[in-house]
Amino acid sequence: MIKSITTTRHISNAKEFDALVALFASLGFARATEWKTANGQGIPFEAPVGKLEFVIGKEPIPADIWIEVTDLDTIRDLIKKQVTKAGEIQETSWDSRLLLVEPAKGLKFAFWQHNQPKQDAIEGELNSHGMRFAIVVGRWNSFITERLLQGALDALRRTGCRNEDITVVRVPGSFEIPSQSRTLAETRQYDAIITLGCLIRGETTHYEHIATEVTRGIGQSAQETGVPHTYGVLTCENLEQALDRAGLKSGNKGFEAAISAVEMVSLKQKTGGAASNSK
Ligand code: DLZ
Repeated sequence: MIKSITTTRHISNAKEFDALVALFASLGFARATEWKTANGQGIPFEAPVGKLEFVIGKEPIPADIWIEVTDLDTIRDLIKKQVTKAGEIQETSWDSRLLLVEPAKGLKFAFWQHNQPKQDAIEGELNSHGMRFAIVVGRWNSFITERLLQGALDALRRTGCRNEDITVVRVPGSFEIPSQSRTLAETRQYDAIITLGCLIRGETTHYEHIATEVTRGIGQSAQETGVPHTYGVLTCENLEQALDRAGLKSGNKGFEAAISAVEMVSLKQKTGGAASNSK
């Protein structure tokens, strides 16, 4: 199975290396985990989509790294402050605009933007690198909720979230999830809140009331704080049903709640929602 694709460039001197790293950070690339050995250092940057393209024919290919952007004019302004060898934006024959930049000797980048981007529906991406999450988990029925928690953590790690960007908060039971979620959302330190709990009808007096209150409270916290909250609170008839939804037959609802959180944060970023405070 293919996992990722990386293009590497060797930079010959430390000054150029530092300038390149600063330039790409300033353009909004996400910095991934770097490495350092006795023989060298690598600082990777990530983009939401990676492609490897082979070309045939006479179409000129003036760079071997192509970066598609959504606002080429802003990119040009940022680049011009830092790079002397940046040309002017030019029209291409393929309905796009192109900016060629040579920030280090022999290292050519083509930044480009479609004149008429495809009008697809807007959807969130499933890359959680750089996003910060709080997971609020009820201790009641912990046999189930701990499985939901493992599912949620698995989803966040698989989508690229760093451990230090995940905060787990345990509360006594589902009833306490909304208020604690709201406290966390109001700190503006998290991009989304993932709520996990388990209510079992047979074991819960006033089951309907608690379930309604928990659901309403989580929704209200999301709407009033503007921070996405996702719902991983199981409302089950019995333990068997709860087990099925915590990883046995019907998937893991904690995993699903975490994936939904990643999607909602990405969607919020794409549709112009204000980000939470940076660290
Ligand atoms: C009290 C109670 C009961 C009976 N059942 C559950 C349950 O099935 N799932 C759950 O998450 N919590 C339950 N609780 C605890 C309440 O949610 C709450 O924590 C306590 O009433 C303390 O306020």
